[in-house]
Amino acid sequence: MGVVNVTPDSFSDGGRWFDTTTAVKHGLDLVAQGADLVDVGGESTRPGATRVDEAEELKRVIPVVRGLAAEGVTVSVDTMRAAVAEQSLAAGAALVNDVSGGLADPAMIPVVAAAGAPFVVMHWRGFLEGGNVKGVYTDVVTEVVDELHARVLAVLEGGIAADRVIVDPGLGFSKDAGHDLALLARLDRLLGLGHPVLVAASRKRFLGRVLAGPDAPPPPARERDAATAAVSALAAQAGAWAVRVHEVRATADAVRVTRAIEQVRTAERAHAAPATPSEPGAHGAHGAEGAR
Ligand code: PMM
Repeated sequence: MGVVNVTPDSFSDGGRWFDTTTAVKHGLDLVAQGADLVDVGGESTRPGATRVDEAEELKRVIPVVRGLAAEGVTVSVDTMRAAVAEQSLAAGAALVNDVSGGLADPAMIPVVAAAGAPFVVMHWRGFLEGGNVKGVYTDVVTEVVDELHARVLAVLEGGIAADRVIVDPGLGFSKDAGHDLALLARLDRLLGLGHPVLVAASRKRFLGRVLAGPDAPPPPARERDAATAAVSALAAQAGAWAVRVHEVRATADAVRVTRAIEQVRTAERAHAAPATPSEPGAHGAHGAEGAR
């Protein structure tokens, strides 16, 4: 999933794709680099960012969604507003990505349910003002999984079909570097929710923390793409459905290599499994099944 932020203030690419033509061209470039879908957002979700009003968000997002959809791109809209989701779906978006998991706007779930669109439910503890006071956990993995589970139930209750729900740990949202790393280390627990998992680590603060030297400051956001690609490979290996990234090429390559290695691993497992006596021609079939 490639990111097109049509915003003046997103933390890593704010202002770069702020007019419609540039934003559509950037989305097409991301597809050329290997993105299967493009996530278009018109509001920065950076901690402490002031909200844009709905009219402004619509003005930023809708022409870009329409332009990309018209070119055959699978578009996801990154919004917390039902009206923006609704109009984006009408303009050709295929999926709604709501960092609040339907909490910011009570009309969101009914709109997505009525459209039958896939819905990304991210782990979210509310808007952050005055510091990261909501980012307190005793067991971050268990709490995020439990809170996501509760949101999934609410979303299903609201009429969104189970096979339309994607979950996301919400890296960096009310979470520090240690929390983000703990969640990445236990993607299996998120997968245990039984829904596809989206991982959005791209250029985030925790990568800066990991890359900073003992006495050196974290590298700026745009110098975190190699680290992002490493997370993409690990997420793909762990079974993530998608990774949301600003720089697509490195991630597309990382995912391709991961998949190639996985295919060898699957084939080796299939080869190693003994054929059952009742199915003499089915050498390894059960092993292959088990590997999946
Ligand atoms: N993070 C950002 C924006 N949208 N959507 C999902 N599903 N998950 C995220 O973690 C997420 C998101 C903030 O990052 P950006 O400013 O780079 O877009």
